[in-house]
Amino acid sequence: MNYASFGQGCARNSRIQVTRLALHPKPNTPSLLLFPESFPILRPTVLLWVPPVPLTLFPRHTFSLAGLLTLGISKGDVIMLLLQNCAEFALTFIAASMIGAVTTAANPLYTAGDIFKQFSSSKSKMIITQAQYVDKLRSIIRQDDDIDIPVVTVDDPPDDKCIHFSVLCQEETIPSVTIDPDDAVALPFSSGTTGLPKGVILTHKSLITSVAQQVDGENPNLYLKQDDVVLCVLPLFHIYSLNSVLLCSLRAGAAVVLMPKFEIRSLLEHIEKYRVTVVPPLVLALAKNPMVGSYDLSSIRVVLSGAAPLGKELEDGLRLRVPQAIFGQGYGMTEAGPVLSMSVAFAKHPLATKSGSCGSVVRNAELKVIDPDTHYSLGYNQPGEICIRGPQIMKGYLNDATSTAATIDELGWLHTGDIGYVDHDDEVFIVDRVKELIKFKGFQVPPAELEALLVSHPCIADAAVVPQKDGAAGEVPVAFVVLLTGMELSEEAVKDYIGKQVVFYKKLHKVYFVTSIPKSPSGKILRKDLRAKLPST
Ligand code: 4UW
Repeated sequence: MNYASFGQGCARNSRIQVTRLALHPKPNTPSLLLFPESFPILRPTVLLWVPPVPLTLFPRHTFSLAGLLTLGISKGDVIMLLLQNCAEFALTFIAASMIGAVTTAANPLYTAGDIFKQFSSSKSKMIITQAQYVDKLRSIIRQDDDIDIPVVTVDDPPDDKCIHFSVLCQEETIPSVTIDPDDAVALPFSSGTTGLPKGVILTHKSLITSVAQQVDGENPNLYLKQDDVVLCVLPLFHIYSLNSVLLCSLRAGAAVVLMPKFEIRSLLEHIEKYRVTVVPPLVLALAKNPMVGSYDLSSIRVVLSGAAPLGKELEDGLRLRVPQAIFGQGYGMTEAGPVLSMSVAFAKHPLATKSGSCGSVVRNAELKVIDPDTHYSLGYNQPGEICIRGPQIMKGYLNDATSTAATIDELGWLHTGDIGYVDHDDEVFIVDRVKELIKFKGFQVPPAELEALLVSHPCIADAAVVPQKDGAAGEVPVAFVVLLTGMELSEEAVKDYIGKQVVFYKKLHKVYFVTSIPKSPSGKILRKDLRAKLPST
């Protein structure tokens, strides 16, 4: 029997139909609840997104970001966002998309080197950031003096090379731009199944399809209501937050509470104050925190987990704290647009789901599980590589036809590098990963990046980085290192060397000194063999 595709015949999802494919909330729907303190320029509390006027801020401003055009941004240009979660992030993303520009968001905690790599690879024409990160951009500002890259800060510009965000806020009508569904709109960076981070081209069609697959239709898979208040504390530079939190909420007309960063007390205060109804799994960190008992969390109705496995122990802990909430997972991958499957426990007409399941494949997409060696489709309950096909997947990697061809095959299937199975209830379970990627609390740690840094050390001959299971972070990167003959180096020295060059979640947690790195005849690191050497917990 050939189970080539689970998507279209998915019995559990068959009641759910996509009926609309445009990303417009209902006119005059308050879509975005903003924190006054996170929006120093205009200090609104409610944002209305009313097409065709792009953005209307109450009570004071009609807002078009026409200044993007004045500063030379036009269709196809890339704008880099280096921001914590803030209203300006959301506004710029939407405003840029309306003029056909593309947004690439980077983690503001990245090192200057990482930022520069993303900036130059994406050929960004403008950077929007906060004053505190401008120092990391010095090399970009200096190198590109003659090509004049505007650096815009959402707070007070630290020097006269930077421009204040208010310059973008011009109340002018934006000339209409013809946008093709296949035009890029977002350019997140992901290492995919192998190698270094690459620009992932997500088109208007990708994101609109993905949002529709989640929140549209008679029986939305992710049922967000207009009176929902969704907590946006996961960073918007990650596709999970941008798509499933921000864009899905805007589409559904739910309010979004933006938090610049995770801080337990302030998170609890915001849940209580704004009567937050939908929270991400970050809140799991609260499961064990005694502070939780002092706050009213009775408003929470949905806990939406994704980007990394949800530990049973933490899930059980949080269930005790918020017994009234529905728990479930989504399964995403930047390249997949990003959502592959979503718990049908979140649907308008929900169905019971099993613990550990990542939900069922989203509508109007096909999912199959293949034998990683033979590429034949596998049947129910047989673990293999998960593949997805549909209009939501990426167009490809930016300027990287080889990696694109290695990820999307000639029949349009995107190979995830995840090992999982689909059970008889059409629920997807992820059991392993064949790709190199390490996930620290959902953040990507590409081993190739750390391996390149390790072998740049004058005492290191060869190195491999693999994930080690970790109770708090899910996985942490650990290194196997071969020293050059006669060289000596301590574990701490190796950790320090890497630690100084990477963002906090890419730091090495352990270094094992070995005499050689196991490799296949073609020179590929045999990561499975190395993982097998690690302690099991
Ligand atoms: N269980 C186990 C999971 C899971 C998982 C992902 O950084 P990326 O490229 O992308 C993401 C996106 C996650 C996401 C997006 C939208 C959404 O609604 C949602 O659920 C609520 C999740 O993480 O990393 C992709 C890789 O992360 C792992 C898996 O290996 C995947 O290929 N991963 N979700 N639920 N592992």
